[in-house]
Amino acid sequence: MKQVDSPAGSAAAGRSIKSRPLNEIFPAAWGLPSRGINLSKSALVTGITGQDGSYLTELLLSKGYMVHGLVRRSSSFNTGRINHIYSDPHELGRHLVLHFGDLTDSTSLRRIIEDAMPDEVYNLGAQSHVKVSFELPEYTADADALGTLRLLDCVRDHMAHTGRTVRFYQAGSSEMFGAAKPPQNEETPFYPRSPYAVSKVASHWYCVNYREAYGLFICNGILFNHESPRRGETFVTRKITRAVGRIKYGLQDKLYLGNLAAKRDWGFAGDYVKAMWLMLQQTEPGDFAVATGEAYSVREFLEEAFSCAGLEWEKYVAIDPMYFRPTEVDFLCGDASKARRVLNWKPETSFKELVRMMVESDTRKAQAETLQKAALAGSH
Ligand code: NAP
Ligand code: F7E
Repeated sequence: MKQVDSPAGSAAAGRSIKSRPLNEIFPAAWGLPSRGINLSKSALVTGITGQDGSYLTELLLSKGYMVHGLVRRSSSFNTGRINHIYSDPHELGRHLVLHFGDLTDSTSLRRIIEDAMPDEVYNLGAQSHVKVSFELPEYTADADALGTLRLLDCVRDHMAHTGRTVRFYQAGSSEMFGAAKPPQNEETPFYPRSPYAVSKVASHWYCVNYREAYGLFICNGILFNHESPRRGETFVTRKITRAVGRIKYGLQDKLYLGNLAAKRDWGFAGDYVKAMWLMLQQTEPGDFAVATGEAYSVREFLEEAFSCAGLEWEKYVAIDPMYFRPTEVDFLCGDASKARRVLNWKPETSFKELVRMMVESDTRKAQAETLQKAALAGSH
């Protein structure tokens, strides 16, 4: 990896590209298309900086794809999950190009589609926090529902004026089932219980409509909860495993949670992105529920996570009503038999393996945090 010039006198000087946040390196060059690369397929991923975007990009790169990612402007670094796979825009043969854009800004979407000319579009970008969607309902609808419509329309126009074919994956959610009884699958009627879920239902139907009206190859993935060490820290699983690591190292002594009775079908994000890719490789487009078929309560997740670290959760957990939702989704458990039959997909990571993977990762992070604190204290 060659060194590049860094801003004079900046703290970044002398560090390698891989260890530095992407925005710091070549912000203006993100949109430049890569030249002279002969790859089999190209993909555009919205939400590339999120949990799923990072795993999907790793998968696509491993399959030889040229990957274009839409990254939104942020005043702080938002590319931590993909720093390890990013390469300097001045290097020949790079396979990952980032573009500034936003799902609320159709001009940026149009420009990126025209520049990237993707064969496949994975629309993973969203305001994805259910509780936050009650506080930001209008923004959530703008990004999660209208954002999908904007992107679909750009793809439709691009196909019409270039004659190219573009396949489209929409990140639908089990939240769309909401109050519907488990097990839920592609035939289960939606009963959304949050502004987030309503927006995802709108996106689902926009996709169905564009598929039927214009014959586009569009797949709706209806994914049940999937987690990983890269999961955002305010989702309940990561909030728990992070607390376990920090409690183990004495960095935290209490964990405040909301409803412990809710049941979710939790899988591993690394397994689920394979299903997304498989959907777009079929001869016919369709909609697929992706799930493990097993559900556990938040309380059961707590028990499992704390016991991985030899701790009793009851000693540390307190309930704060602030984390309750105005309308809750009580019980999600998926039936992914269509995905198994048509895509030959099945989850490869068990609930216990997932919890252990997350606890171990967060324990290592807490250990690093402890060492860093000790080093700082020693230097003063
Ligand atoms: P995530 O970690 O919250 O990532 C969301 C991504 O969307 C981030 O890259 C975020 O950018 C980006 N984003 C947010 N608002 C945007 C906007 N206005 N324009 C462009 N990009 C925007 O979510 P995830 O867990 O990876 O989930 C991926 C997708 O699957 C989401 O659509 C989510 O709703 C859906 N989904 C997730 C699950 C699950 O259990 N994980 C289940 C079903 C469906 P920043 O990094 O800048 O914030
Ligand atoms: O909540 C309860 C909470 O925020 C799970 C998103 O990826 O999956 C995710 O949505 C459950 C809920 O995920 C806390 O009330 C208790 O019943 O981790 P979560 P979610 O709402 O299921 C779906 C499939 C998506 O599509 C979404 O994008 O846990 N809970 N105490 C809590 N939840 C949080 N966040 N924080 C708590 O303290």
